[in-house]
Amino acid sequence: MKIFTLLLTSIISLAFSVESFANKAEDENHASAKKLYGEHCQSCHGIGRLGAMGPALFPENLSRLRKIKAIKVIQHGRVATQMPGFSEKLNEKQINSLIDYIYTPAEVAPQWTMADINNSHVKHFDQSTLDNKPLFDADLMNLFIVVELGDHSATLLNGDTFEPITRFKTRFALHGGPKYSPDGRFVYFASRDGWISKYDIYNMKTVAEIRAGINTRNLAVSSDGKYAIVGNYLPHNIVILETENLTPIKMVDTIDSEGISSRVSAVYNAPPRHSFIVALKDVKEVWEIPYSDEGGVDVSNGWAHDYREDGAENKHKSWKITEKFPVRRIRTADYLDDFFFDPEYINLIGTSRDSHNGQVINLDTKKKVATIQMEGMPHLGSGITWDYQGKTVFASPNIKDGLVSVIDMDNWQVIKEIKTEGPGFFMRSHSNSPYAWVDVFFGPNKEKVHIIKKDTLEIVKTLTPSPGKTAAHVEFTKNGKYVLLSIWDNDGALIVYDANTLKEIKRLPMKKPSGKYNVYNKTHYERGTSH
Ligand code: DHE
Repeated sequence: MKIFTLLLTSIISLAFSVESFANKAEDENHASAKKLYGEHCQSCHGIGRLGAMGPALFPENLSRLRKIKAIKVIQHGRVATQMPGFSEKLNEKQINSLIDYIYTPAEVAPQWTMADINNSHVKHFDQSTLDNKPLFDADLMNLFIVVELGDHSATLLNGDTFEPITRFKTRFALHGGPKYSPDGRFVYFASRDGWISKYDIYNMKTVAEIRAGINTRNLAVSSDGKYAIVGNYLPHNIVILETENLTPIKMVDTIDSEGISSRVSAVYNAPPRHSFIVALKDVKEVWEIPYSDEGGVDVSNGWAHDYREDGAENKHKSWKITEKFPVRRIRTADYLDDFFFDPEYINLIGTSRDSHNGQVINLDTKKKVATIQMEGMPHLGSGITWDYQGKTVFASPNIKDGLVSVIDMDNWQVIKEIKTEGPGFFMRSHSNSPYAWVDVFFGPNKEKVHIIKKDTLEIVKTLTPSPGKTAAHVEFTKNGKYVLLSIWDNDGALIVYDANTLKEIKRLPMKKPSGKYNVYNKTHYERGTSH
C-alpha cells in the first residue's frame, strides 16, 4: 500500500511538473508573441489588439478566417487592404506564435458600454450659439471635403475656384466617406478607432465628438438628418446617435436569430425606405432598421404587411409606431462583405470575399432574385450606374483582377468585362459626364487612371498624373464639369481635370489625400458617386 501511495505521489508530481513546464513554455511563447506583436503589428492593429488603422485581432473577430489562411495573410499580406506581407521579416515559428497570440481571447474581454460612450462625449460648442450663415462666400452645394490621411486632416475646398477655404485636424485614421446633413451644413466623420465627429461647415468648427465603439467601420446619416448610425467591428454592435449633439440613443448587439454574434461590415442609409441597412460580416443576415418618426413598423405583427403591401406610394399608411428602431432581419444565402443598392433601394447586390459571385436580394420580399457571375473580387461598394443603350447598367471595379464588370440591371447579366491595367478600388462618374473614371490602385500600374466612355464601354484614355505614385479616387463637381483626383502619397496632390477635355487644370499639394466628397453629389445621391 505504502509503495502504491509513493508511486501515485510520484506520478502526480511528475504530471504537475510536466504541466508546469508546459505552462511555462506557453507563457514564454505568449510573451515573445506579445513582443513580436508590439514590434510588427501594434502600429496598425492597435495597443492590446483593439484595432486602429487595421482591424481588432481577437478570435471573436477572426471567426471567418481559418488559421491556415491567417498564416498566409501574415506571410503575404491581404488583397485590397493596407496589410503588407511579413515573410521576409518573420520566420515560420514567429508567425505561428503570432497566430496563437491573436487567436487567444483577451485576458479581459474588451467592452465599450453605453456608459463608456456617454463618458467619451465632448460637446465643443452649443449649436444654438453658432451662426446659421456661413463665414465664407461660396456655392454651398459645390463644396468639397477632402480627407488627408497623411497627417489626419481634412480640407474644405471651394468647388468653383478650387481654393482651400480651411484645413482642420481630424481624428486618427478616418475611414469610409464622411456623411453630410441633408442641407449640407454639417459633416460627420468616423475614425477606425470609433470616434464620430460633427463638423459645422458654416462656422468651420468641430461641434461635438463621441467615441461610439472601439473599432468602427463607418457611419450613415438618416435622410431627415436626425439620426446617425455607427457600425462596429468591436464590440459587435450598432449605435444610433441623435445628430444634434451626437447623444447616443440606442445600442443593438449584432447577434443573429440563432444567437451568433457578428462584426458589422457597414451601415447605409436607404432614403426611399426611410431606413438604415446594416450589413453583417460573420452571419448570413442583413438588417433593416426603419428610423422614420412618422411611422414605425408593427413588429408585433411579425412584419406581416412588411413594406409594400399598399404599394410603394402609400406604404407608410399601414405603419404603427410600436418600437423605435426595430430590427427587420433578412436571411441571405451567403456571407456578404461588399454591397451595392439599386437606385430605388429595392435590391441589394452583395458579394462575399470568398465566393465572388454576386447575390441580388430583394429587400421587400427578403428573397434572393439572382446570382451574378463575376470574376475576381468585385468592389461593389464603389459601383456606379448609368444609362446604356436604353437600359440601366451597373459597373464595379475589381480589387483582385484588372477588370471592370458592367452589368445589365434588368436581367443581372454581365454584359462586358473591361480589361484594365490592374485591380482598381474606386470608380466614379456624373450624370452630365460621358465618362466613367476608374483607378488602378494595386500593382505596378498603380500610378494610372483609366477613363471609360459610357456609351461604348471602351477605355478612351489612360492618365499617369504622377509617375510612381498611386493615383486614386475621383469625384466630380456639382455640375459634372470638373473631376478631382488624389495622388495618394504623403507628398501628394489633389489634381483638377476638365471633365470633357480631360486636361489637367490645377494641382494642389496635399498629404496623402484619400476620398473627396462633393456636398451636392452626396446629398442628392448623384448616381455616379458612392452613397
Ligand atoms: Fe474602405 C469606403 C470597407 C480598405 C479607403 N470602405 C468603404 C466602405 C466600406 C469599406 C464598407 C463604405 C463605407 C462608407 O463610405 O460609409 N475598406 C473596406 C474594407 O473592408 C477594406 C477592404 C479593408 C479594411 O481595411 O477595412 C477597406 N478602404 C480601405 C483602404 O485600405 C483604403 C484604401 C484606405 C483607408 O482609408 O483605410 C480605404 N474606403 C476608403 C475610402 C472610402 C471607403 C476613401 C470612401 C469612398 C467613397 O468615396 O465613398
